[in-house]
Amino acid sequence: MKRFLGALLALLMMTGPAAAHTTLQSTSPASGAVLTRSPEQVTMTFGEPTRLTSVALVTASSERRLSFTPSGSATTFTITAPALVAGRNELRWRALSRDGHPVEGSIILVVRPPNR
Ligand SMILES: [Cu+2]
Repeated sequence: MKRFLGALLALLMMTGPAAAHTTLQSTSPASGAVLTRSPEQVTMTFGEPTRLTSVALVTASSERRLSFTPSGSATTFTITAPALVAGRNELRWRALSRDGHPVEGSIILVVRPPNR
């Protein structure tokens, strides 16, 4: 009985909210940043090794896929020359946690060119 309860507890710990999958810990520039021009790169850092599967740049007028490195499992990914547009840019990302769970989120970056 004790062994059964132990197994049950282990199962609950595996499937319950305690088995949190990875989260995006930080990005550079940080989500919510207001920039004067498109950054040379955007980096994304996860809490544990993660497989980033897609990043789409969604703006008021368009949507396109962005490439990133590395292509395999890592904690930090780099998007080089994302070519953000003036206004609101949403980087919609999808990834696979080490535990196999899909995770997703958005990074919002605003580009506001200085007045001339
Ligand atoms: Cu998970």
